[in-house]
Amino acid sequence: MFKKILIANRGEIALRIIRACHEMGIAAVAVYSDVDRASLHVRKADEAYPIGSAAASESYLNIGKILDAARRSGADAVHPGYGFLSENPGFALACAEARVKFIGPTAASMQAMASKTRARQAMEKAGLPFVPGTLRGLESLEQAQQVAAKIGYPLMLKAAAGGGGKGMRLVPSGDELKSALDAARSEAQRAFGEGEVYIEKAILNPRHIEMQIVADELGNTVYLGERECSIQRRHQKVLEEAPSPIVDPELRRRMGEVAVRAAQSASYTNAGTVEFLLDQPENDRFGNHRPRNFYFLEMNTRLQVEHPVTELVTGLDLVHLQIRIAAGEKLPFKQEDLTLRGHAMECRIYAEDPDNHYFPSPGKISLLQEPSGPGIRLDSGIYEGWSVPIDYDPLLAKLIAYGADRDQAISHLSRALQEYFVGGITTNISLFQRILSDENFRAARLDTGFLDRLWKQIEMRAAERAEATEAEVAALAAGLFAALGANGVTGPNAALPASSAAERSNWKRTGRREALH
Ligand code: MV4
Repeated sequence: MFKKILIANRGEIALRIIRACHEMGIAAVAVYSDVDRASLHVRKADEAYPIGSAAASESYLNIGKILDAARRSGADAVHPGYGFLSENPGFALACAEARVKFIGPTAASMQAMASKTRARQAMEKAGLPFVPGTLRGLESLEQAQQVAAKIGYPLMLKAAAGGGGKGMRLVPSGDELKSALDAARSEAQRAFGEGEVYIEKAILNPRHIEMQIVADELGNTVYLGERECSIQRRHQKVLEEAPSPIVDPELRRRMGEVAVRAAQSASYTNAGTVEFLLDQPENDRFGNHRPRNFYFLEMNTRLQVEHPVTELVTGLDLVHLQIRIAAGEKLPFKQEDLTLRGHAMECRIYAEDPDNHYFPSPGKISLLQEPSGPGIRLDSGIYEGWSVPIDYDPLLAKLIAYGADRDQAISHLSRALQEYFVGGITTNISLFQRILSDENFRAARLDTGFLDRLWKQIEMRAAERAEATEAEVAALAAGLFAALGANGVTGPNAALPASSAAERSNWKRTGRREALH
């Protein structure tokens, strides 16, 4: 087993990994940029090394500096966390060269999944389901038109080097194909230095469900169940749960087996996640019927942000497992040993303002009241008096609830959200109360459009309230003018009649009031 692990990350995930190290009797080494000198991960680690200025390219993305810290500390392994260098094959190779074990898959496995077209080819070769479309990059507009004629509109253009929604275009009809293809190509070229673009049939109102897998280095691969991740905003996940309310044991087994075979096709080792799209039954976006099809979308070759919900329903510790696997140990269980129990739900607490276009809200945390108690796990990277830097992802903490069933998990979560207070900065905590009290959410009628629809509803209600208030002020003013005028007050406005605009508002107000209640 390793004696010392360097954590090439920051924030809540660095803490999460430090805790696992300490539970396993392993020393934990932190690295930090200039703005993270006072961060919690630095305080909780056994040693910490500065690696440069705030810009990630100068610190958390700088392979040379991180491996230099590994050498100086004598660490025998590196955990990359998520984001930053976690899916960078060059980093995995550099670790091998520096004789530090990279806790994750091999560079070759990462590369096999990094190209979406390569991954689709591997799925086809293995006879596994993927979204219908092309297996290779498009060569011409004519070829794109031919494929489009076969699979039909709407369709998706996707960058082979993309993922997580980057370099993606929905093409509603043939009229838009040429312009969308040109745009997708140049966007991909700009973003990834590679313009390869391919076609997928568009799945409308899908549910986003992903399957966790773990594979040891001796050839054993198992699936640990799915996570429902349909509640997203601009491809940023907001709330995740396990198990998915619409996946039954039979569908779970089928998806799990596909995920295992997808991983095996890339000789995958360590923890990974296979993403699927589930289509909704037609004409019934909210139908809770069993969906007809699921399709491989992409594979994430890292530990994911939302891994705790899987830990709570499986009783496993994914970071412990990752470390054991990287140390060459055999998986301590078989597929048939695993059972899911209860229900878990995670809220991603961000330093951003949901009422102001989700703008980041960095600054000093002046007051912090963190929830705890029955059914609550809080993976947090903050403390009172700490300043949230503007330089990185604004994820502050993950509030995770566990209950015997979905309703119980929701009630723990809702209670914990009431306890949670972060002063000095704006967070998205209030957004979760709105989600949890939504009737469609309660009934688990979810799809990837859920949050946008909820948001439109909230905005509409806010606009109605603002209008109602405006109308009340106008009506009050009109009444006042009328009263003052009757009393013979003179002045520049004395002769004004009760404003006709205010009268109109008054009409509107009455109407709105009825609509509101
Ligand atoms: C799709 C799709 C519909 N059809 N592909 C968005 C993130 C990236 N991982 C893939 N995404 C999608 N790919 C086809 N062929 C719809 C989405 C999508 C989506 C997927 C998961 C979660 C939220 C989403 C929101 C909008 C679109």
